[in-house]
Amino acid sequence: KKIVIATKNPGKAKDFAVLFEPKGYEVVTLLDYPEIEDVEETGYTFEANARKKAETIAGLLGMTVLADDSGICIDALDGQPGVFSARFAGGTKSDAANNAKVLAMLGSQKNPSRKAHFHCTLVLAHPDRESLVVEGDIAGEIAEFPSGDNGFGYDPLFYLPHLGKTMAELSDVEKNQISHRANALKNLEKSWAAWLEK
Ligand code: ITT
Ligand code: NA
Repeated sequence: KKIVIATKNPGKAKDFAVLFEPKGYEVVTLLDYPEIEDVEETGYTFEANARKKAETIAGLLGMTVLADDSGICIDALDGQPGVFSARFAGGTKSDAANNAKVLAMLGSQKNPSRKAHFHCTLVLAHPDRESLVVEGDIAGEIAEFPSGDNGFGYDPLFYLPHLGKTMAELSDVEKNQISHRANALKNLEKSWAAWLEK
């Protein structure tokens, strides 16, 4: 069994491998298709962007494709960076620059103003079907400095008070038991068998 995921982000690709391989799937991503260009994310919602990525690539490949649009939403920043998480500090998609910008914007604010959540919208698309859309979240806080080497993106800043660790201090398996991506996949699993039979 193969699942095609319309992502070029190596951190997401790794998360999806950890999520799907125990279920007996081989994960294929756009990192395996260097000839396919990045789908431009022009939408203002996670759903619009995930839908565009999934439906564009499903049309190109003529098969079922899953896409993920995700990001971090910080209460004190009115939900920013949100859909702009990947390029928050500019055009380059630098995780270090993005994290530094978040810390600078929060300054010396203490909790509860550092509350945040990760969000993930997944869209499953097929050229002949109406797409299936699901979501998942995880709540946490923005740490005062980055910590941990696992994961990607904002994981070193995303502190989980009940675990006393940042997301980047969790193992890949631990992250993928609780993450926004894991929660979205649980919701996808509730409905995709019926969707596949359509
Ligand atoms: P693709 O569109 O190719 O999938 P992307 O990185 O551009 O890759 P998004 O537009 O969905 O994807 O941006 C998601 C950003 O949100 C990502 O670059 C990270 O900065 C952040 N993010 C999402 N999930 C995350 C996670 O599990 N841990 C840390 N940061 C995450
Ligand atoms: Na993207």
